[in-house]
Amino acid sequence: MSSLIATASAAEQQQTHQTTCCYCGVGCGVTATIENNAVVAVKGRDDHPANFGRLCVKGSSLHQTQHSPDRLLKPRLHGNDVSWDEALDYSAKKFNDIIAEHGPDAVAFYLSGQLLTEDYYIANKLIKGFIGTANVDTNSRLCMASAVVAHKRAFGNDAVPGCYEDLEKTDVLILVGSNAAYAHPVTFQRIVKAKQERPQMKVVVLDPRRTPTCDIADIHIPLAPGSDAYFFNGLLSYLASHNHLDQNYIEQFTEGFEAALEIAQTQSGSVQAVAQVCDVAAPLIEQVFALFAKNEKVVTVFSQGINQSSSGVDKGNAIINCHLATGKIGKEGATPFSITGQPNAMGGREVGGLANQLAAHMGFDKQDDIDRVANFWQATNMAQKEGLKAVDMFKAVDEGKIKAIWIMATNPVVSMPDADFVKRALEKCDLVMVSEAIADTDTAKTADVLLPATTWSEKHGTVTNSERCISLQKGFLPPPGEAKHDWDIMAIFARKMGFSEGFNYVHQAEIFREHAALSALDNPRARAFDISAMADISNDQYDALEPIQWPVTAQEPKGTKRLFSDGYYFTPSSKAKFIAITARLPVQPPKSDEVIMNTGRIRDQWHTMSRTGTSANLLSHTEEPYIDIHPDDAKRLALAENELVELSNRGARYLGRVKINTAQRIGEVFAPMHWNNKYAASSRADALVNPFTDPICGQPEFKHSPVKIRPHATTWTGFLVTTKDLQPACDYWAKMTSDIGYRYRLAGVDVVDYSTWLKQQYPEVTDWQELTDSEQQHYRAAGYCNNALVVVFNAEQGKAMPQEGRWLDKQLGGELDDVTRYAILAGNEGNGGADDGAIICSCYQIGENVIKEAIVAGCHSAQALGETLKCGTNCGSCIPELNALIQQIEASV
Ligand SMILES: Nc1nc2c(c(=O)[nH]1)N[C@H]1C(S)=C(S)[C@@H](COP(=O)(O)OP(=O)(O)OC[C@H]3O[C@@H](n4cnc5c(=O)[nH]c(N)nc54)[C@H](O)[C@@H]3O)O[C@H]1N2
Ligand SMILES: Nc1nc2c(c(=O)[nH]1)N[C@H]1C(S)=C(S)[C@@H](COP(=O)(O)OP(=O)(O)OC[C@H]3O[C@@H](n4cnc5c(=O)[nH]c(N)nc54)[C@H](O)[C@@H]3O)O[C@H]1N2
Ligand code: SF4
Ligand SMILES: [Mo]
Repeated sequence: MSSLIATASAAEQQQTHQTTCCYCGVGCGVTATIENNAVVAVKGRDDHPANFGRLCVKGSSLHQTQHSPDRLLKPRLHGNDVSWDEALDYSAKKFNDIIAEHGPDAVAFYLSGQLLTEDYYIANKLIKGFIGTANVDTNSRLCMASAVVAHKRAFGNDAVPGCYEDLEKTDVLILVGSNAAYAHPVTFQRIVKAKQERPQMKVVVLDPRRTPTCDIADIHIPLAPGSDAYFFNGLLSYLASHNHLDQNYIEQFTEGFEAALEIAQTQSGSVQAVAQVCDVAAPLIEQVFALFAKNEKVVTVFSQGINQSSSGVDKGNAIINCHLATGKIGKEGATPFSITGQPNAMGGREVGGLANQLAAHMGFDKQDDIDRVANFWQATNMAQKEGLKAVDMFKAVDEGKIKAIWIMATNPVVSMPDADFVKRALEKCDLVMVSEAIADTDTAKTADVLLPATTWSEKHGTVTNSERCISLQKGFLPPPGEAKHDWDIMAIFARKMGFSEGFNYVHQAEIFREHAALSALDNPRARAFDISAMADISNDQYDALEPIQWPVTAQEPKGTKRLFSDGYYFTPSSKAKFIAITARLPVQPPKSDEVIMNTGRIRDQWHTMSRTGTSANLLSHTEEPYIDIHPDDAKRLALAENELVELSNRGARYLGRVKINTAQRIGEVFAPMHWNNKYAASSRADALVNPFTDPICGQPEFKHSPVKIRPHATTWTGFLVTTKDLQPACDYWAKMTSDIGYRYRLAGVDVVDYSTWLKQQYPEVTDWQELTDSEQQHYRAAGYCNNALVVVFNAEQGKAMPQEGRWLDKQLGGELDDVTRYAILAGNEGNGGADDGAIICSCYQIGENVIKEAIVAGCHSAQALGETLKCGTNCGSCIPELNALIQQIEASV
């Protein structure tokens, strides 16, 4: 009886809420269960149009990353906890003083596609309308800027024509510079399912690497880095010379075709010419051209392999040109599709979060737009010209032209190109304000004023995903500590700066209504972004907002799936524009002693790891920074699998483990973008990335940096298993999160006395047990505080990692008996020490070795592995890797 009552009251305490995932631009709907003020479970929302019940591994782990020990809970000024008033009084006065002396262009905001639309709207209103400068840019500059301008040039407005359903309904899906299997996993799973149901649907992947996305590809084009515009120019001239143009569409709905075709023919007039510059066999290219030409339903998805380039805008337009020339746009299963990265990259674009935009798809190129926005805001000091784009903004900080910068929801010391330069610029800036959820990010360490922000599950507002779908990210937990919502922090700051009117909101819905009303102003058919039908939404309706795709107007009150179906575009002539593209390769070709460093994402980490790094589950898939390198290059450079390698450029270096991988092209390596100084000593890939940008949109060339490469001069190798979060004093370390503490892998280049070294890292420990040989070839020690195990250290001379059992992780913090103490020191991990290998299935924590055994024992498909081990049966993100392991083992027998 009593247990029944207990169950009932537990159920009563449980509540579920409908919200949206805060990671990628797929924008999945999530049902979150809370109990005792904590999220205890999440599942995919069955009725959300982005995911229909699915979640990927990051989404499924949302509840695990909720309780980060590193949360920032109080405002800090110069490192000391202070009240909100102290922090914001100081900052507002400093802003006003700097503006009074040097003018408004001496201050800047640097924002993020992870802010909610309401946050973004306020930031933009404050700085452009009241402070009086457009020095407001965002990490979307690193991400979507190329696509934004390509859209504007072709369609007159920054609008994605298609929707996710098109990816399922198409007959030919071309993924260009997109590793959707890792970066947009739920969309990828939808494609996998569509292809299973209609095997005749063709999938083509254009990527210099053979990525896990190629798992479902009928054709992979491993093109030379940066050669995509030659490919699509080649396609345009092929379409013309093979009579596959839609002349009616071209004449009725477009302009500029002849000029675009002429350049395309001059540069890429034959398949042979394309094959040569793309470094891919001509018949393979011709197959793809023929698929595009002969099918009505073609979707071309493009992502960072296109955008992150010194000619990214042109590449985007080269793709769009081919769709316009064949009328493959605005129809079911036929569209170019720029897929967005961050949960609210699109929302940021709607409110004009970039330095060269105004709110609601208006711009600085028309005085009418500037005046319309100024009047609507009753702006007291409206910016009249574009501001500085991200790379130039940090240059201006370095030069002292910008003297105060407010960074929100982004970590530029890790994610900007030439990241060491960015760090130095911030360190010498007069006022660096950072709004963060996490206390000790690399950027937070440069802050004079550090402001605690609420984050997912606490903050409340809207986000827009890749298919223009606006969803509510719901706030259902109270802010931890003294954290505040980003929009609220800015509104208080604005009032403290003296802007008493214009920032007196009490509910997010008021901001949203204002944003919707602005989108309606003088609009019908003037601007694509129009959510006029939502301008009167009540607070209650807003709090229960169901996903809806913009435009949302009186004519389309339930939203709009596809744009441009009627051939109307938002240009002065209402026709779409072809852009004549002169294809270009990346700015800097590699020298003979360099390789090209390509960078991007891994499956289970999100950007700079500030949230996903804290989950042992998520970090166990790929634990350390690494590089992928082709076997021929590894042989030429005498690099062995798992050995540490050093990449260098711009006086900086990246250390990572060698992964020999035939998926790489020769002369090119891939490094993940994620690692930072919280998780590794010297593995910030962006410190090596050149700050070359696209001259039109300012997006950096993240995918192509020539770097030097050599083996790391390791003299000793070791690991620490410890309760302490530290930065070990040695040349290389990488930190892994375990359930109780941390595991570090270490490598040194100096000869050290291990015992002395260890005790320097742990001055607080007095109870040591040590074991070594006279030559100090091997050394092993365990340290205890009050009988509890705080550290185990194991080191050996040379490059080989000492045997490390997972058993040790579980002993941390415990009071241990003599037998266990002895076992630790002797390295005898006996019970439970078996190594499952790297975790492939993060959901069920199934390791590579276990999977390999099952394959050898007779599981010959991902499905069979799932039935035996469960791997791949939850989110499905590991299925490409399961298939790769099956192939690998079957090839070796
Ligand atoms: N797991 C995970 N998912 C994420 C994120 C994350 O951090 N982690 N971040 C999100 C964000 S913000 C974004 S923007 C998206 C990015 O999503 P994607 O763009 O899919 O991811 P990337 O790994 O940056 O790059 C995609 C591919 O471009 C290829 N590439 C490099 N150079 C070229 C080239 O010259 N031509 C072509 N055709 N391809 C090239 C790379 O080899 C890489 O495989 O992911 C989102 N999803
Ligand atoms: N080499 C290389 N570099 C790249 C890329 C690449 O492919 N290669 N990709 C680029 C791209 S596409 C992107 S989008 C960027 C991403 O790079 P960043 O934006 O720097 O990455 P994040 O780690 O997502 O940073 C977001 C920060 O916001 C904090 N945060 C979370 N929620 C909130 C909140 O509600 N409020 C506030 N104030 N803070 C919050 C998080 O703790 C985190 O530290 O990286 C770019 N850099
Ligand atoms: S696919 Fe993206 S939005 Fe969906 S659960 Fe995964 S990370 Fe979240
Ligand atoms: Mo991004």
